[in-house]
Amino acid sequence: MTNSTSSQNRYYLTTPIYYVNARPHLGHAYSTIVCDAIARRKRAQGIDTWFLTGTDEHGQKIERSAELAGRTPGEFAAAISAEFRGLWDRLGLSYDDFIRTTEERHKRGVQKLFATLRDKGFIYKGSYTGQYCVSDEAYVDGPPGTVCPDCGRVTETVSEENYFFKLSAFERKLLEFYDANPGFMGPESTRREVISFVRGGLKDLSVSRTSFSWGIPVPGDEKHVVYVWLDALANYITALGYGSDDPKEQARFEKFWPADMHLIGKEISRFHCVYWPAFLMAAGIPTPRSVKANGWLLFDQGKMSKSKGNIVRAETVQEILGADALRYFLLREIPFGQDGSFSFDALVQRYNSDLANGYGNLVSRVVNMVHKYFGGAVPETDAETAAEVSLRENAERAIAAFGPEFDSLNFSEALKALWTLVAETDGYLTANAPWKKPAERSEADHVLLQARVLVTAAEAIRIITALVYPILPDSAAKVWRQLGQGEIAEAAKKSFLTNLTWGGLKAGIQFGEPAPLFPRAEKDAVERMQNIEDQNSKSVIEAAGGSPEPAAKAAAARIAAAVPAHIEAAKAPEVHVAVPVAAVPTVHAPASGAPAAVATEAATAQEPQHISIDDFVKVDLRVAQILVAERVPKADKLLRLEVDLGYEKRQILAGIAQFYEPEKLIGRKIVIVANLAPRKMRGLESNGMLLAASLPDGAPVLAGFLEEAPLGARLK
Ligand code: ME8
Repeated sequence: MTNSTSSQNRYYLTTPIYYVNARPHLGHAYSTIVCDAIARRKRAQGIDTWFLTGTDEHGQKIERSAELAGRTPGEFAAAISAEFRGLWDRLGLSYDDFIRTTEERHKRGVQKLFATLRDKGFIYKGSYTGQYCVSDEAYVDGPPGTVCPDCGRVTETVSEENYFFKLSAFERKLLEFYDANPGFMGPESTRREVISFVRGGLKDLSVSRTSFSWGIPVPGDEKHVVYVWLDALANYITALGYGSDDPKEQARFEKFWPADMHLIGKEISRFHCVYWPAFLMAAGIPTPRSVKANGWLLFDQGKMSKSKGNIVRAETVQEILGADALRYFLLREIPFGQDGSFSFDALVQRYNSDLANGYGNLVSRVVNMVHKYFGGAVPETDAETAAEVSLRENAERAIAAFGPEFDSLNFSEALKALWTLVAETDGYLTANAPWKKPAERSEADHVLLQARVLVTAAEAIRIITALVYPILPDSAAKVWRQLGQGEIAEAAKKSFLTNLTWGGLKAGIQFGEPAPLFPRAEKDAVERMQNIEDQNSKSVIEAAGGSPEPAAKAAAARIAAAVPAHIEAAKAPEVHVAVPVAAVPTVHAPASGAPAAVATEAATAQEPQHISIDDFVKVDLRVAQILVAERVPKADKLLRLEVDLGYEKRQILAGIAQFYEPEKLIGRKIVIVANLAPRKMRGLESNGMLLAASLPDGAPVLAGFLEEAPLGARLK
């Protein structure tokens, strides 16, 4: 994968701006760490670099999350945005600017962009009736009940007067643009997907909403708010100063735009590779030079995500192994652009083998020996022997390989090349054993050998450290001091990577004190990290009045991911954990497998099986209202229901068609098992199960309420 570079000596790169509906997890940290590493390398090459990150704070999804937490959207967004920024600071990420889409500078820029598009005739008024996925803030083609192709949730029907962007006018232009700029999108899978999406035909895009107000008002027609993706994508220019009257800001925009790279997760390629360049082309603004997509970090078999609840927090890894260990693992273990699994076991293994026993141990041996044999001062050396020539050539090979691999975003390959040099330097030390004087070697010869071997090994370490600095900034800074090189940040400012050649370690330099770099992780490290994650989930779930038992872990994690502790946990959105049918002893699914809880027996003669309260709380029973009920073609027992839980709408299939007329069910309040694993039947997804009593003849009687029960209320 190539990363097209800019001709000027400046580089602008961005992360996605993260939604503030939930707290940051390792997936967000991954993209931000990748950008941080790139930004550090560019700066160390003497390139004037601007690294932007921030938070995406408008839209229906955030408005609803805030409502659930009992906060105004503004308060809610500010709290979670601060969590992202605070975490990036604690991880030492070197962003130059952090934009929040609720800032005035952004609002001004978005309104200018919208007005420009309208003035140029690319925005017109029309009406939209169709499906919308609130979770992805995306329009979806299909009839009511269509499931979002990206996240699998049931879409909502939207019928609004909207402004439209003439996306259809850009179909050919975009295809020509991709053709003329082969390095624009990567990896190849993303490129293919985007091109086939555009070839499939582009429809005009609705770019305003009127059914809610948490957004940037359309200039001159304030009952509309700007579509959240147009709002969000514009951050890349508003943060630089687009739309500002301040000459200084305008100059920054002129200097850094177009962006050299938007780094994103692969699921948002369409927005960045289709909509964004089209908006910019229409507005007469240059398009970004490249959009590169990272793959997904997987955990417990699925994409790590707040809605699944299968998250790990970067803080946990930082606390036990340090931020550098996390950075190294993410960049070494996952070939960029591909999905990669995260596990504590793999992390600890990689940490011990490559960092504690590898690089860390090598540095400690060499620095200690220079202190022991030469009082910490770099000695003069005599001529190279074949062994030194070979190590020098290996180092030169590593220098030659590392840069191009890193700059093509092949971080894993770049690190492999460097760790080959770690192993070779280790081997060179062992082969020459400067700590052992054979009887036949004179004292003077031995000192010469010690000097030659230690200086050569230390020089290899200097090269490794300079190259690895963007990935291990804290550890590289420590090693740099130990090698008597001063502050690495200062060296980076003086573009020390541009001229990295063998032989920079000069005689007479005084080494710093040896200091531990990567203490070996003991066996319990995995357990300790797991405990921290469990504790974190538990504290939030207990505050929410739930069960802290392990089976509720995913649920707890989801709550923890969704709402910061200081935003009342009790009001956190409730959880939907996939509970196998067998784990729900009081509810029977009919033999057909249709997830309607129409019990087929009124009572059984079996011994009652007791379950604990902890088992019971695993079942998430909720009040819901039926919005849509219709028969499923060619399935005489099944009804397709769309139900409203207050906090979300979803589709459920129920095996009650022989007993209930669909029209009579509309508006009825029912009870559903909300955390049943989704199932597909007749090509339709069922997300939950409704509860009914079962009469002896098998007829169901739907559970309901005599008093008013609010939607989404939990039954316990
Ligand atoms: O999509 N693996 O925000 P978001 C790898 N606001 N990367 C992951 C990940 C995972 N499991 N989970 C998250 C949005 N990410 C919009 C973006 S940009 C103008 C607007 C990373 O909070 C990855 O970079 O859902 C992904 O694209 C981003 O976080 C999504 O963050």
